[in-house]
Amino acid sequence: TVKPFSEIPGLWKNSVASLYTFWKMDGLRNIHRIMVYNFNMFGPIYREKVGYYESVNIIKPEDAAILFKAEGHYPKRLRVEAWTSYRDYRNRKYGVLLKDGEDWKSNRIVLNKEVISPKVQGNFVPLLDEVGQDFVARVYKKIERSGQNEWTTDLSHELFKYALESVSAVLYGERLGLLLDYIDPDAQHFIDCITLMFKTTSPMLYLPPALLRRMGAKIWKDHVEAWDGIFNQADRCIQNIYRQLRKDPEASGKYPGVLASLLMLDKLSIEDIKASVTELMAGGVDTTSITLMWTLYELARHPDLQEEIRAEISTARIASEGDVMQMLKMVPLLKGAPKETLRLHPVAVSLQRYITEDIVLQNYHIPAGTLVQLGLYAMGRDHLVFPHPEQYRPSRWVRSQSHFFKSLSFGFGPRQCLGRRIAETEMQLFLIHMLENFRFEKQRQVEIRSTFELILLPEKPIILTIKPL
Ligand code: HEM
Ligand code: 2DC
Repeated sequence: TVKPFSEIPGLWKNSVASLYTFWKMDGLRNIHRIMVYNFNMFGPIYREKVGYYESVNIIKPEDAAILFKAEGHYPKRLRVEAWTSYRDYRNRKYGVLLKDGEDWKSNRIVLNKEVISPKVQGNFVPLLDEVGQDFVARVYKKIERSGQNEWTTDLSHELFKYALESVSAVLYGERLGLLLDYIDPDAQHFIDCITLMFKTTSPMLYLPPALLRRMGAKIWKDHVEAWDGIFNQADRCIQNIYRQLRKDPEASGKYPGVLASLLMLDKLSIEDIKASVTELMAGGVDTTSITLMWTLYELARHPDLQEEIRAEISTARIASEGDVMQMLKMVPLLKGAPKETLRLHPVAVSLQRYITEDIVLQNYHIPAGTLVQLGLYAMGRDHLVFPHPEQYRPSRWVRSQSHFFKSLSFGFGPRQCLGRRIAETEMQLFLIHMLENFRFEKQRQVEIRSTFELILLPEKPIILTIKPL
């Protein structure tokens, strides 16, 4: 017999106790570890009430399958109040990230065609391949300047520029030139604003932004300043393309980028296009760059694996005879690397949905309307789901074993990450070019942990040594 909702274990009846645990464990930066702790304490399902939202938390792939079957036609995730409040405050439209219901669906369908359908990947590859090559050239220059035939550095700032250059190339069909020696202060400001935006969002998951705004709190002011910076820069880029397009609509015949394609398609209002393109531009920086940083860190810690992947790339390079699209089909181990990185170091701590029908999870009845969270970080480190979870092994994603609801780093279904194809292609091409040219090493074997700033980040800088092959 199915047990009632009210019997699900957890501290939800006692918000003081959960607030105490939260505080004692420095909750804000440790949400991912608190979730692991709770699953150890309560088992594979628990209820929780932190701040003003209540949820049921799950960890098992088979429960994830049930959850996503009950997500309905308009899947809805946890609303990030800080982000919607900013847009309401500044009278800006929501893009696809923040829309819900029919409005979300109709926008998303149009965007899918231009951003995530397999047919557009071919357009992205040449652009992203060129950015990858430029990055390699930049690293050679840095190595040369060091005078030591190697370069020891925290690559994160370079990776932010790489990611912004890549996503801009795809969105606007042209290069910003961020990998040249000249530092573009506007681009750097945009990058800093994204970091600040994420950082100021996480406290507002627990304190309502409307209240903070009335109190004139610094965190709200910083958050507004961060989004203002993001929107101003995106507006400049969008205006630029818009003007070019009006001047001569059928320029050159080459792929014009996502924005121009959307404008020419004329199926969404300009305001809707601007809102979603801004979200894509902002969503495309920290996510991929941090995942690449973690991947280089793991490859530096596993020199044999690094060599194995390099050999796979080299074979594919020869066999594909210069056809990059073809080459991408011949590197399964390389493709496994970012997947494996995201298992151990996910960008999103959890996936969430409001379920639209009653379901049963772990033999408990869950009523329609409940917010259910899948603990993505906790699942990636659960030995019942991934044998020897502490080991970094991209080959787990290669063999034809079952990955039933285990590969969820980009979310699932119609509401999954819209930038997924861009992110995957961008990361694969980066790794191909970098591994073809350089070896990555690490000084000492210290474990670097994740910290939560809305997305999960390395808690301290990752220092790598890069050597030409
Ligand atoms: C949504 C992960 C890169 C834009 C999401 C979601 C996840 C995610 C987990 C929520 C999906 C769900 O609820 O099922 C990641 C990871 C990335 C990445 C792991 C890279 C390693 C990007 C990039 C862009 C982007 C590069 C933009 C170019 C978006 C947008 C949404 C989203 C717009 C909201 C989609 C919607 O609500 O319809 N991402 N993301 N992401 N992501 Fe990403
Ligand atoms: C953060 O409890 C923890 O891809 C919260 O590119 C629940 C939650 C809700 C939505 C998630 C968020 C978490 C993490 C960051 C995500 C976001 C949805 C999209 C966003 C996963 C798990 C992200 C990083 C987008 C951001 C685009 C934005 C900058 C315009």
